[in-house]
Amino acid sequence: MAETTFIPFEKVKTVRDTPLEEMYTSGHRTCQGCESAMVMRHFSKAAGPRTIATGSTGCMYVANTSYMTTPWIIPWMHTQLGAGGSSAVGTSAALRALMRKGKIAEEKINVIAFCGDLGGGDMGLSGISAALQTDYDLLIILYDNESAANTDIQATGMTTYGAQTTFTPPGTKHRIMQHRWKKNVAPMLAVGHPTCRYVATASATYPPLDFHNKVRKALSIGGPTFIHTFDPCPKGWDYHPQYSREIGELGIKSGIFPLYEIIDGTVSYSYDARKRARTPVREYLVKQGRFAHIIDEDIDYIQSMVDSMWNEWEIPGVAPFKGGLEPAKN
Ligand SMILES: Cc1ncc(C[n+]2csc(CCOP(=O)(O)OP(=O)(O)O)c2C)c(N)n1
Ligand code: SF4
Ligand SMILES: [Mg+2]
Repeated sequence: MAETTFIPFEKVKTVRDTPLEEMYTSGHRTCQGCESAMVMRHFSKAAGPRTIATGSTGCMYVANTSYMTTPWIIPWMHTQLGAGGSSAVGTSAALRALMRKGKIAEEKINVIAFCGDLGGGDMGLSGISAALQTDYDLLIILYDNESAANTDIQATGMTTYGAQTTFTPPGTKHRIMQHRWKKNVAPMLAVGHPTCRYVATASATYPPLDFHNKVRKALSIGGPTFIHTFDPCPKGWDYHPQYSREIGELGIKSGIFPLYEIIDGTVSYSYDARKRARTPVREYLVKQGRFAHIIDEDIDYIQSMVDSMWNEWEIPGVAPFKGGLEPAKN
């Protein structure tokens, strides 16, 4: 077997235990404070040098490859907006075929595809579903900045209720133009794909090392796996770049973005917003210009939806059914 610098995927306990090598470094043009860029940095650091990444169209393609510069140290390939899933399957299948034919050395090479909330959560959902039904080792990371950020902040299926986007500008007649509640993609994929043994949600920077270790766990469990990250975006969410980590932390502590892992069908909470006092969702909302138009009544409504998610759902934050099985009425 060829000698590699492949790292074993034990849990990392302190920052000092993380690899020094950066796999995503200078040479990108993402905004200051871009949490999606932190997702790129941390997944590639956690996965290490024997990794191939494919990335769907979006900020994490365009801002990372403009004008013949790139921050990627690992091999990276752009793929079409809805093709995160199929690019991961194709890459993994190609590696398997090349190894079987003896054209490249037998070794573990991580295949990680990333896609945005529009590219993965809306447009490419069927391709991800297909990928999660295979027996290939691959990890799909859906980085969710809650808009089509690259094309100037249009609403997607994953944009928070009430948020201003270029598709949902508040007006004098209609204050709230974004009426949908966020699409619950990670549990949808976990429930419907028995071949997928690992699904998680994460934030790049809070709690520290949580995302890093989730990437490592997904890669060590193997087969097709999926992680959904929650990425504050200073441009689209309209706040000063210095507050990105703080806003991510508030999103988790308020419970509006649930943090969990689903391993072989068992849910465990990385931040249990049922047991800990939830920070009022107001504190998360008022720090962002995209919610500047909402009034107390709207905040109360969003708070009631978050409370219902944690207090009434069958599996809090994950499965929105209430009250268990009812006997048939007819
Ligand atoms: C099939 C197709 N339709 C539309 C576009 C234009 N387009 C490029 S990036 C993008 C937004 C992608 O949004 P998302 O997946 O959330 O990634 P983000 O830009 O937020 O990082 C759009 C609509 C495209 N490249 N391909
Ligand atoms: S618009 Fe948002 S997602 Fe895109 S590079 Fe800027 S901060 Fe990152
Ligand atoms: Mg997006």
